Amino acid sequence: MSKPRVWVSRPFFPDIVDRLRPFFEVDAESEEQRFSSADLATRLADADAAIVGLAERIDVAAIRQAKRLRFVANLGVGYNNLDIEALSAAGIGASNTPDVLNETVADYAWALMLAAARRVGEAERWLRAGQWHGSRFEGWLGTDVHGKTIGILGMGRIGQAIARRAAGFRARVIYHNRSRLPAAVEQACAATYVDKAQLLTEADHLILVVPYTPESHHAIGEAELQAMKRSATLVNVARGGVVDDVALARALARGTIAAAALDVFEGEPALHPSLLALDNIVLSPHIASASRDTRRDMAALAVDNVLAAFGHGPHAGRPPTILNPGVLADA
Ligand code: 8YV
Repeated sequence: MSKPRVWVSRPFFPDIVDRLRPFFEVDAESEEQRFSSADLATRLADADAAIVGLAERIDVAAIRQAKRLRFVANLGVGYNNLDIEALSAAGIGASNTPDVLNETVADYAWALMLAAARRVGEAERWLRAGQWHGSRFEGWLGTDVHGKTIGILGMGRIGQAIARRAAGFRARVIYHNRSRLPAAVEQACAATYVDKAQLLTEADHLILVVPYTPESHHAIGEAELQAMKRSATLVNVARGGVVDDVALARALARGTIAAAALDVFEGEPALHPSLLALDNIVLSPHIASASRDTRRDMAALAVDNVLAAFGHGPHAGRPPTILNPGVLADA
């Protein structure tokens, strides 16, 4: 009997991809590329499983073409690129990569917050442009992070990892979330639940880590930015659509808030041009989870899920981070 086929949509760690080879024919892309819906349909047409990233939208149209597909492993904890309902209806399992990236994304959220608040990127650009001719005592004044109030919108596992880091900075943490965390969890990360209005008005530095859903679309827009302190910093490591980028660019240009740092953008990899024109913003190309160890762990978890879905490996029959376990129960 021929082996099932797995399509891997981007090149990653050959030693991890090799773990699939004893059980699958592997079609691994050899270079990064963006797939049109027609390309995606072609790639999925003869795949039994697929390992995809955020840029690949696995929606009703894609699924319709994918007659053999039984499992999709997403390289990311956020899975707004997958239509879970449509996948489940078609009997296709899906997984994501939770937990393995919590600490790395939390590190990066702090890196962005510190960089924006202390104007690291701006100062470096100025220095590289050869403008440093003498010291200015009142030059490059940023905002402290230590001792300030850090607001977190979305207090899942990454939000909690961000909160735990605040102790070393003697910073106060307030958070808003769809539901309040159990007291023991709040205590463990020394975080206080507040409503969204209080989060906006009290945070010196506001970090966004909510999943992207219709409810969180433009959770930060013009009105929310107006409610924030003029000295505040906004950090987005969630999804581009959580922030109205046009409203943010306007707010940064007018001094409604002091600075922002974005790792994610509406319509990425394209950026709204008004963001690029600003100085008081740190911009990075969606790399919050991009440490060597964490990207390897994410890749390994995606592979473990595919192996398990086809009855192989240590989790045979039980993909460890399946999003729609009902599909396997029905199989
Ligand atoms: C990306 C992320 O998945 O985990 C997420 O939700 O947004 C990131 O870790 C990563 O860029 C790999 O595509």
